[in-house]
Amino acid sequence: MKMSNALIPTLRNNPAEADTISQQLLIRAGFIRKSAAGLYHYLPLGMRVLSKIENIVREEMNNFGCQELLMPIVQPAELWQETGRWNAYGAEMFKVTDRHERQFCLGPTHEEMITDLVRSEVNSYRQLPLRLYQIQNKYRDEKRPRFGLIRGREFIMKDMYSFDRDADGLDRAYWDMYQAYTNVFNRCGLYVRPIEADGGAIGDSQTHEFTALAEIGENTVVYCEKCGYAANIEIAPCPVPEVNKEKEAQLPLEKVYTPDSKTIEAVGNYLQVPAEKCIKTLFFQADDELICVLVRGDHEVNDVKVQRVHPCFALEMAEEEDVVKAVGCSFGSLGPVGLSKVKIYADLAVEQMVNLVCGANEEAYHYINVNPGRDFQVAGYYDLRMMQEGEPCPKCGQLTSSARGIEVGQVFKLGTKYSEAMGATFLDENGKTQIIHMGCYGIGVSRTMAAAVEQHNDENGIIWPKAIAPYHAVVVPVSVKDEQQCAIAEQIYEALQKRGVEVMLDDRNERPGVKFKDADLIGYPVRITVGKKAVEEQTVEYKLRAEADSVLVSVDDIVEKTVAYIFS
Ligand code: 9G3
Repeated sequence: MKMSNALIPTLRNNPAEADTISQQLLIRAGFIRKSAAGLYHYLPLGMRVLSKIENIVREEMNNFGCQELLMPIVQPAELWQETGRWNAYGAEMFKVTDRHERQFCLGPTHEEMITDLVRSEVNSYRQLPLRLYQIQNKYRDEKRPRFGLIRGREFIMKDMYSFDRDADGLDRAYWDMYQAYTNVFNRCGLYVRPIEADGGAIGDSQTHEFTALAEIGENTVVYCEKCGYAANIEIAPCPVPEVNKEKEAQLPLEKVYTPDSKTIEAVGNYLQVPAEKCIKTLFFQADDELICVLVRGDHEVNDVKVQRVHPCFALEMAEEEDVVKAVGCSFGSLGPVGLSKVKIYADLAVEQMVNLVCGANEEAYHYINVNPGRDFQVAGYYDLRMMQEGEPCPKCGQLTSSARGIEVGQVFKLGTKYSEAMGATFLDENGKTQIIHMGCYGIGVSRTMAAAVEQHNDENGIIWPKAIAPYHAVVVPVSVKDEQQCAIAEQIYEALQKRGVEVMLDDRNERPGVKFKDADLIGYPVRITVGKKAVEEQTVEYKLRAEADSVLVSVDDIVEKTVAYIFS
């Protein structure tokens, strides 16, 4: 390909809308352009990277016996009504109405669609196991699209669905995909950790998230250097607080006036008590029920753990006016004492507290010397808090570390959740009807492209891993006016193409500095510069994007050297 014909609109300075390095570089290097919030054009370079990632995914899926198909993006509402999910995602689901006023959604995922297909086409044990996947645009109307391709409203996903006769078959599919994903991300040059994650509120279906370590990652990973434990912090179990033997004597409950004290810090300062002697009283809207959760003042509530204890479709922090209506008091003076109409859950640490401080459910008043069990009852004590940095590993006790990461893949045991709801069954050897066991497995293909840039960049631009680079090499004639330089550059360009190297020729009439900056920004793995030395000494400059310095190589050797590096 020649730069003079290519649509690669590179930019010198940072686009205003870029809120992370990968979005900034992919826009500046001419890989993507934003159309609207969360909606992007993949320009030719971006398309080439996408295709490489998709082909690596295809190879690994096919290696594990998966068959590729393609389902409609436009999905009939009826299927989602069968599984009860049509209204479960609120505004996040893109809904459309056709000319006959029939309702559809733009597919955010395809469990309902694939199960509808399989229930029509599969009816015998002989047809199992079956693994079907597609690579297709998905649509989710994110409230806050951000980080470019990382959280878009339209994105490219590979979604695979496995169908087995029993739980053992599903387990085989699950761990096959675990291996396939490990291969995919290794081949794409991404540092990805599989971490234990939340199997969703319904049931405890097993799931792992493949998380690309990156500063801007929205997921927090808790991991243990010693035993290899790694989990999304949302599910990392917190240590049960040891029962403090020398419990101080319970003092009588007392209501105190606490002006201008609406936060744990303010109350702590005013009453001169530490945060761990206070409790946070939080209210959640669990579907249409208001519930209350108590955690110690120095801890954070973990709503994924709350949702496991109180299964519901939607769990949100309650609106203040709903709390005021229910409790008669606004945020800042809330507490469990005397709270009768609302179900109260408390974190395990609260159970051990003595003479604690909490809101009195009266503006500007708090209680001191509150004692769980004596002054308030709870529906139950559970692990409801977020693990903190440096807490002991749940598996081996070693102190854990944490890192941020981008979820680029997920493997997920569904069991019979969809097959039961939609009647996807098969006849076994004895003619007995059995329910199919399903798994679902997603890779964010467009998100993987962005994650690769988050992990591989420097002050000059992108450093593409070879396997997903848009081109393997760029040949840069320093002066397009020098016919001999151009002739040598053309000759190397063609020789490389003949050897299967994907090579760009920067034949633009631009200053060398501009060409070098673009080559570094775009991130070709190899840059071959053809200058005066090529004419006078038959040597060219060979520079790897991933290394700082370059070497001089004879014109005769440059092709072999490049081929050896690219295909090694
Ligand atoms: C929706 C909307 C958003 C969603 C879903 C449904 C996430 C939804 C979970 C999954 C599970 C797996 C197959 C590939 C791997 C992940 N966000 N999920 O079901 F209607 Cl608007 O998508 N699906």
